[in-house]
Amino acid sequence: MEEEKKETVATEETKTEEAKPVEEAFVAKDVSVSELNETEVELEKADASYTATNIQVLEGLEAVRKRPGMYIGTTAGPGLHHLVWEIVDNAIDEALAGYCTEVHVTINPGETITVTDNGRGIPVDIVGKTGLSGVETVYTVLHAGGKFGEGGGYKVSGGLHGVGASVVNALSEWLEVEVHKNGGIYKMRFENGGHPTDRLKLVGKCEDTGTIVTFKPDPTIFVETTTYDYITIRDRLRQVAYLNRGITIVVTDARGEQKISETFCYKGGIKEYVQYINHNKVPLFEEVIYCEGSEPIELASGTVSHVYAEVAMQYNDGYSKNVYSFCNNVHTHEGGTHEEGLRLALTRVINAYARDNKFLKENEDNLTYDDICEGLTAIVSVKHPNPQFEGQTKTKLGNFEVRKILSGIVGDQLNRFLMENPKTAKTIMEKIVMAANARLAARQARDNMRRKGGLELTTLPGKLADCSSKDPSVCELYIVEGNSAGGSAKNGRDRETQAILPLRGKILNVEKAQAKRIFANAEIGNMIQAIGGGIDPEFDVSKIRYHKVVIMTDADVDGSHIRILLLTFFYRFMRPLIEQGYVYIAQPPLYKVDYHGKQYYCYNDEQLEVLKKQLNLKPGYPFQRYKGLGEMDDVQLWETTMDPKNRKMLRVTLDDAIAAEQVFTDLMGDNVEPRKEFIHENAKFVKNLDI
Ligand code: 0RA
Repeated sequence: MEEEKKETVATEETKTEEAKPVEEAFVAKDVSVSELNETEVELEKADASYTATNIQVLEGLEAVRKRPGMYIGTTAGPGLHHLVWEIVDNAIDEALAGYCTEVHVTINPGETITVTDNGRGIPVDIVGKTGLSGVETVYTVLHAGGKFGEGGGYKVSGGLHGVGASVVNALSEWLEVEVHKNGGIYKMRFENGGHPTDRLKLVGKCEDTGTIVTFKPDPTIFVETTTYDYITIRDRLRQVAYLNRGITIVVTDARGEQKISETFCYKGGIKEYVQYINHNKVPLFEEVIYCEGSEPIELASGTVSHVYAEVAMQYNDGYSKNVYSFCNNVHTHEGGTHEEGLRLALTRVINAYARDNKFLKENEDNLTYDDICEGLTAIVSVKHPNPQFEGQTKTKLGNFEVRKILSGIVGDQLNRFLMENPKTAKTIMEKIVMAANARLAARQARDNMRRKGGLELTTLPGKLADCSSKDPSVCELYIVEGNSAGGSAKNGRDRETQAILPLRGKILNVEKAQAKRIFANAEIGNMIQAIGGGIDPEFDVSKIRYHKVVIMTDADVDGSHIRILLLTFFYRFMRPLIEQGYVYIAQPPLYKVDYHGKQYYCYNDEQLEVLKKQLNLKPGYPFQRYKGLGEMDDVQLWETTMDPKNRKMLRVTLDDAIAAEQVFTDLMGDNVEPRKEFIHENAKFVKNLDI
């Protein structure tokens, strides 16, 4: 296949090199000289790596291959997908610069990825400092990509992802680039981690412009998996489309018998994103409040650039806060200065309006940010030429000037909105005042409970069979569905490190319940006491008594419902527990096969099939299908599900809080239809982690 392809390329090349217009475009030095000079100036200003010789280039790529984690975080599934984000970022940058309207991303058979854009095409001329073509420079010089795009629109180098296309090349078995530019089609191929097989070649004619990149991740680097997940790619690209209004993104999965393809384009950008997040909630008013603006800032180099910021907000009739922030299309999970700016403006403007219009009496305390955020869905999106990402997971925006920029933009424009829309303003104020009252009532309920000894950390629930160790880092809390399974778990466990809390029936549906009622629920109270870190907004993860909280439910519909309820509860009221990776889902086996006096356990259908083949079992050979935990005795439960040496557990992650939030409301909200779908898909936010 590959051989054939090269041959066609070669013939086309000989054919087209005679074609005059293209040839002229290629060598017309005076047309592109200014562009070239500009590039040179740019490169002189940039860092020393631009003086890289060929040897340095290869050393650079080799460094990436030696320590891929430094560049893409991990070589497991997320790292594999990171390669796609990296290439897509380049195309989005071209769109943000105003030259590209469409980006196509295709997962091809064989787990290769193609990203096509209709931008200007990566420069094909020789870059002064590297002596290489623009294409070769972008794909072999570390951090070269972004530096090219100076001028026009907002230059944004993709933040967290911005390690550059060369990193993708370094981590690919092969990578091919096709550039349509100046009437010509140019091609170049790299193999074995970025080694060019030849120089950039003119291979044909065309009338359009754009860039087509195809790559195959190197399986010797991505040893864990080289299989792409369509849903992950689809969800992320939909998000990118929301965050960059007007850009059309087409995602295709061409691996199956039937191609799947979805197109995302949102003229309303983050305004539509807010509506989408609220789509199965009840908005309190039609319009989405929208604020936007930009401010000049001076970069270290002395050049002046711009910070662009926009915020979209809408209230719904629920009680949860849904504020999501982004910088350069990167979801800043840990917040940062843009969220702080929003908080300052909201608190200032809402309190001033509430006092001026008598929603707050003189002797009453200010409304808190938590009050203001009840039922608020908001997206904050910032485009910054030099973002500083901080925090544990590098998802906290650190640029201090952004706080004031956001505070200013939102302060002015929200204030104007409230003045111009008194009816909507009244709706908002009443909602927030109600939240404040509920907060005071909840505080009272909590105080009462505390007085009764309910939230005291010293009293543990009677149903809890605690472990003897007091070292949280080795302690595990199993939350077990039903009293009978709870009994087996208590007998089978390792008493030193494993505590058991049986749960009776279903816990309260926390999405719909107000804070007040949640604290009155006995099962919830037991859990709060057992875990020991309190509850939002005072939840203190440093006080928790177990670093593994394991949800153990039956493998049936009720079991998965209880699991979702528990996850919702943790998500809403002990979020750091999930964020820090302390929540797990036990994986009891689904099947048991008795064969020649030995027991074999299988955790899914594939394993059962493999086992049948391995043992050479005849069709119809009997096996047991476990319907519930209760069907196992204490020894079996220990051996298959609780023994750290044998068990499999899934760690719950919140990679994408938005997707998770959506998933929770789909399940818990009033809208029934998406619920069924969800139960199917909910494995999405649990990542496989064998322990
Ligand atoms: C810098 C300058 C020019 C185009 C690009 C970068 C560019 C880069 C990428 C990466 C993926 N797709 C892209 N599309 C364009 C244009 C220079 C000129 O005007 O010729």
